[in-house]
Amino acid sequence: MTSHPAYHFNSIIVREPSRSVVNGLRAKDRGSPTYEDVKAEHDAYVDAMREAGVKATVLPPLEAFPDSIFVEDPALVFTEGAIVLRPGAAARVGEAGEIAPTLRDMFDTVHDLPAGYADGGDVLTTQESVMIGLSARTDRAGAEALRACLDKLGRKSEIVKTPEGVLHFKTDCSLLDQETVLSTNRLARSGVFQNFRQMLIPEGEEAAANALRVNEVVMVGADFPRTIEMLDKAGYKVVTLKTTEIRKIDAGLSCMSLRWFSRGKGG
Ligand code: CIR
Repeated sequence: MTSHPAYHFNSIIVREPSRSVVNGLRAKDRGSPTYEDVKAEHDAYVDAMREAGVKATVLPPLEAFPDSIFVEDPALVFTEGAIVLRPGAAARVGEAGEIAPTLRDMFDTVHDLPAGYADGGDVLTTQESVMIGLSARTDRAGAEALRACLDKLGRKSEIVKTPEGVLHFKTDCSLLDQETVLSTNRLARSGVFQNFRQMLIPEGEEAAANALRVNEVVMVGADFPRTIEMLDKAGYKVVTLKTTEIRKIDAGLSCMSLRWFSRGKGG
């Protein structure tokens, strides 16, 4: 297993938003984001990432794929290698083939999910294991196939459940440190985080659960004052980022990057 903390990263891949991002998938219509506003949120995110100490590889926009800014979903990356996934939304399946060449270029070991469907948004990498949440995007066949790929990378994994009606497992949780997760009440109630210290999201700020620990900082959506205060009081170094526009298309902070600790090509 890894010797460094699971939130220790020196490399990320991001993709510039396309103008078509205004047509991104959403479960409920809360109005479309504008391209300019998404671009501004994305730029601030990449700046914050660099500030946190990672080298960013920035891929060009893909007009044919409105949701392709959310690079977390078509792949998974680790120090040991990468996995090209099969996104569970029909409009997003092709994103896997678009990101695969970059992964083959940057990693010595790349596995392809052989069956089923799985989105990276359903995967929480913790110190001890990789948690795979079943959801409307990640089916049992995909989760089992993913476990086999993770096995080949030497990563322990477990299959868990995403709460009903929640897009992705990580929509509702994030890793704060080696022992602690930030979780919504509805997800914590399912008992998946029994082995962790849990910090629960204040009622009404559920979308804040998709925070992102990167090295010394925890990135949190700027619209969630009570969560920010809670984390701040607990001693975390909080960096706030605007996520108002990307939330209109059901996205949060983790979705916009693939993160790993690189020891040079192939880990
Ligand atoms: C989708 O529905 O696929 C996009 N509109 C949002 C994806 C968010 N990704 C993530 O949470 N990992």
